[in-house]
Amino acid sequence: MKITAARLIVCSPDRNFVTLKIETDEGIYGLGDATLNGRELAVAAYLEEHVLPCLIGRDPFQTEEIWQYFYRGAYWRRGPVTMTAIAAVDVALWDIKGKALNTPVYNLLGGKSRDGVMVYTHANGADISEALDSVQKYMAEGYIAVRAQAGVPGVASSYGVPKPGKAYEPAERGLPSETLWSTEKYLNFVPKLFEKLRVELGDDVHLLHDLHHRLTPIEAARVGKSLEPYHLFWMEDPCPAELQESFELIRRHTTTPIATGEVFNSIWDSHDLIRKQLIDYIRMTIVHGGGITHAKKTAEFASLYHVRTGFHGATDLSPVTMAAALHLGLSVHNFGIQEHMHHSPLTDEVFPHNYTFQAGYMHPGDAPGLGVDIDELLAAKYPYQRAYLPVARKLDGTITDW
Ligand code: KDG
Ligand code: MG
Repeated sequence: MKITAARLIVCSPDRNFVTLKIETDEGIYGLGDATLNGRELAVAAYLEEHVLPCLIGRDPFQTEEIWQYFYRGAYWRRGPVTMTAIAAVDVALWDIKGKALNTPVYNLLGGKSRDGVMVYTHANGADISEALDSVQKYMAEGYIAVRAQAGVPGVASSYGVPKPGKAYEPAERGLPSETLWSTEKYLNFVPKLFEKLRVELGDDVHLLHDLHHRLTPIEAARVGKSLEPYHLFWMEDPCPAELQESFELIRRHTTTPIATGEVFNSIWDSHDLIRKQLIDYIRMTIVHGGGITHAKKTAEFASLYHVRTGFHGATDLSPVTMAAALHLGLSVHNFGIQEHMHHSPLTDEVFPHNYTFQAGYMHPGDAPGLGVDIDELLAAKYPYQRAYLPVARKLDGTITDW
């Protein structure tokens, strides 16, 4: 089998997605997600100008060789743009392989290690009582794990809380909006949120919380310690992770489990975190972390150190990535949990998919390949629109981590 064509579909059905379609001489095609939130066209240009011309004529079954060709062959390694481009190619090739062999991708990754993939979704509210209602709503839908975020009093447009009447979507069209942040107000507030949730919801539901890289290690340690009575499933991204040794300080002070890595793009970003057992869940996502080939290696490395997977699954990861994550999640032994933030109905229509949700668990379906398609005619009606993630400032105007 040979690759005959490779092209991009850039569309914006409620939000931007960059999708790679690779075609073969046997009429089989595969899809890969190449979406890098707020920097979409950088990956599109990288693929179009530097990667896709080199794909034509290659055998799509050679996923390892092609991965190494684009990683080592570029000379310039790692980085979100490069690794997202490589991921798009890699995932599309796994899709082709599955279709050609008439089997779902999970069968090519070791088969099923479990019956379903436990997922968590996002509950949020402008205040504690709205956040409680939101968690209860998702529990009523069957979720057994829910991430809870609430507006921090005195902090306008807190992270994770939607504008009134809208679903939460971090990226906004136009130029970047600005949000405010106060560590002091957050530190005093967050234990009250989880105290209320545990009192009202009991001990069984898994509760998760995202600190979104905003704290210093000692501040994060305080949060972890203050939340111990409410036994979170995890606290996520407690502080920026470029300095991996920061996590040693957090670990010294708290038993609250730690998840990090949604902005990572290679195993080397988490190498020390995993090797020193400084985290419990690795969140590097398939689309930004070099695809299924590299995510599987990262998961297997993590399995040696009691670290489980907890892959990123926000709306900026297309249904193609969601499906890929579910295939990998079904198969790797050290799966932990998968994030599931609902796409809009329009996005779901543009990307028809086989994955399903039932009673807290998702399944990728048994269709050959990934089990996701793209309706190109519909996609063409929603062209790319410039959009950005917000920029955050402290109350005194200093730029801080969003
Ligand atoms: O593109 C950024 C979002 O995906 C991110 O802010 C969402 O933190 C996030 C999460 O945990 O889903
Ligand atoms: Mg996060």
